[in-house]
Amino acid sequence: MEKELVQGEKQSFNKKQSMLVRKKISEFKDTLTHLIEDSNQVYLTTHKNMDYDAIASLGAIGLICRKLKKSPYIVVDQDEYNNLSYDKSQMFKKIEDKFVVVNLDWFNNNKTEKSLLIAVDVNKQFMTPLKNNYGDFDNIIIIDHHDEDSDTIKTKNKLILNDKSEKPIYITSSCSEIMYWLLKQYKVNVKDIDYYSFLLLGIYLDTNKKRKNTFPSTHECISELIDKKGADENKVNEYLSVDFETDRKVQRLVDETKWLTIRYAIGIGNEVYTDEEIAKAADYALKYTCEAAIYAGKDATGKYLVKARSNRGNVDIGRLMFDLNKGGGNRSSAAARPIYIDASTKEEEREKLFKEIKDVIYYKKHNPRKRYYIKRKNNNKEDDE
Ligand SMILES: [Mn+2]
Repeated sequence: MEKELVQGEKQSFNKKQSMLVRKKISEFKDTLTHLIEDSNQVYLTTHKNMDYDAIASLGAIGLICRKLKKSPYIVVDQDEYNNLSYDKSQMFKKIEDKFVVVNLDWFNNNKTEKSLLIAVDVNKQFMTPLKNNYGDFDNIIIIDHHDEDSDTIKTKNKLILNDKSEKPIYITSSCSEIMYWLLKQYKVNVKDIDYYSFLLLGIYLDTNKKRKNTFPSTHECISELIDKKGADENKVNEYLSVDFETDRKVQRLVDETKWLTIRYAIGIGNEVYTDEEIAKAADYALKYTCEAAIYAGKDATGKYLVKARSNRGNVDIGRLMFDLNKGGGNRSSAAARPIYIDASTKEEEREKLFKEIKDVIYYKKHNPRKRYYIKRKNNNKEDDE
């Protein structure tokens, strides 16, 4: 009897979450339409180190701009763009025939009046290729699923679905999920199924193939993408497959795991890594019984990259990464800014970093962050309504 009641509650919560998320997204449509139609030029951007979620979201927002009869520019970091992996450059090839890809120099030489910037899958100023050019836009729109903080681009036009309350409702798995619901609102007739496959890819990336960070709205979105829109799950899995050498390297990092109580898996590697490799190690470690996984390794410049993942969002890893080095993210996925550790030996470096991570976990080190708490209060207010 009691069990049935709990189940009933859960069912109504599930229905409610999906419905309310879609309602919130549909309410943003007017702002988006108005600002796009009212601008002379639309620029799109996302975070540096573009991942599948970022590229898929660019594709989708581009389609919405086209539906509103605008041809947008995508602003990228030229170096990064020249060195994209094969998979990502293939994705870009697809979206490029509808949009124009430009770099920061081009943007600076071709600025126009009444321009609009739409940033997807990102909200921090320092994370896009735009450096300090935000003042050049008349309007800025942010569509994202990461926490806000004092580095968030200043604008009143934002759709950030990342509810941090105890029973989160206004929350999504990925930017791709938000973009799918928006495309649906706009009734965009997408002839090329690849756009839907890319969105599914973005969702699978950010949920580690539905293993974490999924919500009722996410499941609904995935099923619509596959069953109604024909997104190709096999193709998506191919994109997500890893090569043997990378996987071994990721596993060597996982082998460095040390445990801090039974809640935290922490691993600091000895090789040079990419962001993605460290993120993969952290994602992998979540399969063990733990609340959070924090992994680190050096990048090509000798600074430590630190990535954190959490299993059920019980550990505020966004807070941990902020305290560690002004990073951020959301309740399931976060990262610190690259950290330089000063020590005489490699072993000492790793020990120092381990201690710093331990200190933020035990609250021995923390940075003041006003906006963070203000945001929490606002969220609670929304819940009461
Ligand atoms: Mn994302």
